[in-house]
Amino acid sequence: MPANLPPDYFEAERRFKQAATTAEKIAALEDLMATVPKHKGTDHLRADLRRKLSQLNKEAQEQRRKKGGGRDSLYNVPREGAAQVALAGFANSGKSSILANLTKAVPVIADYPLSTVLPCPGMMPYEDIQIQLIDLPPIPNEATDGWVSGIMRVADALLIVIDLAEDADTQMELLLDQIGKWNIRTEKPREGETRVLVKRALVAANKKDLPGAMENFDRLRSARGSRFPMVALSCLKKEGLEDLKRGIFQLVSIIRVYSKPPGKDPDLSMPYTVPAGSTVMDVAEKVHKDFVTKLKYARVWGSAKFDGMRVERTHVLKDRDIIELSM
Ligand SMILES: Nc1nc2c(ncn2[C@@H]2O[C@H](COP(=O)(O)OP(=O)(O)OP(=O)(O)O)[C@@H](O)[C@H]2O)c(=O)[nH]1
Ligand SMILES: [Mg+2]
Repeated sequence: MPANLPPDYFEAERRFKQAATTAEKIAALEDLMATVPKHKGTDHLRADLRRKLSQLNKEAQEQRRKKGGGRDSLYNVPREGAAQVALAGFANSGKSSILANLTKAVPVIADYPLSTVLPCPGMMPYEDIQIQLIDLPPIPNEATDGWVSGIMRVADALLIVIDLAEDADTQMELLLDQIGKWNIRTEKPREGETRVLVKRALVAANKKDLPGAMENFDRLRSARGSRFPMVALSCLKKEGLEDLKRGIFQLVSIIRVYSKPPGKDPDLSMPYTVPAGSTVMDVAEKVHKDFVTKLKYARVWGSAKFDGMRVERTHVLKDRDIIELSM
């Protein structure tokens, strides 16, 4: 064991040793590797870790080839819908209640902590699209943090669930601290930070029905409202749920684009969903791969100067644009 390894190393090593699934092991090992300083004294260690990583990647590939089955599949949530959002919060904050209110999923909801022990996905309808929410056990918890952080890493965004029965700003600080330990940040990485994943986050402050809850929320908003979008809600009274849905849609930052063949009506029942900022070509590629080489022209209704205007393939689309593509 080379000398002078930072304390982060031992923390990351502990997580690596606890990791249960292959995906979790890969995530933990990548974190671990990021903590090892690069100098002669760590050459062997780094080579050893790289070998382990390549072995794990092979295992993961093998598992994907076999598809399904095994322990891993319990903790893997296949991506569905236009975007995937993971719920992060302390025990009893109301994560499962939010899932139950926004989707058709039926998670365990209980007044004892740690009622959720497995990931529970649900589809949230929003106008004409669906966004996948994943309810998770509370953090931190040694028994589940490995795969929970793994799910957060791959999700498109985080819904941070705050319990307005307790001091909101302190919870926020502790939660950000916790996910920061997994190299997940909600803001730009600091100078020199490598391997940091940046996730957009929305704060869902739950239980606004309780006495003093709104004052608590106002304090949180004045402390952090400029950095995070926030919604106060009550699952109990079913208040603020529509605001939360809209907030989640804005959080994932996707746009809907409807395509129409030349001379025909657009299919308004099924939008293509692409990240905000996407161009005509990005959507054309999704409609048909042949458009990559064969797109003759595109017309756009919505974001163009006038309806049906011919636009360049680099034209940036807006939510609800209609686009006519021609080969
Ligand atoms: N007063 C009030 N209680 C709520 C509200 N939402 C949830 N609760 C209660 O809070 C408790 C915890 O709710 P859950 O949805 O199970 O919380 P959780 O975050 O999923 O809990 P864990 O899975 O253990 O982390 C339950 O007793 C709920 O009935 C709310 O808006 N107001
Ligand atoms: Mg729960």
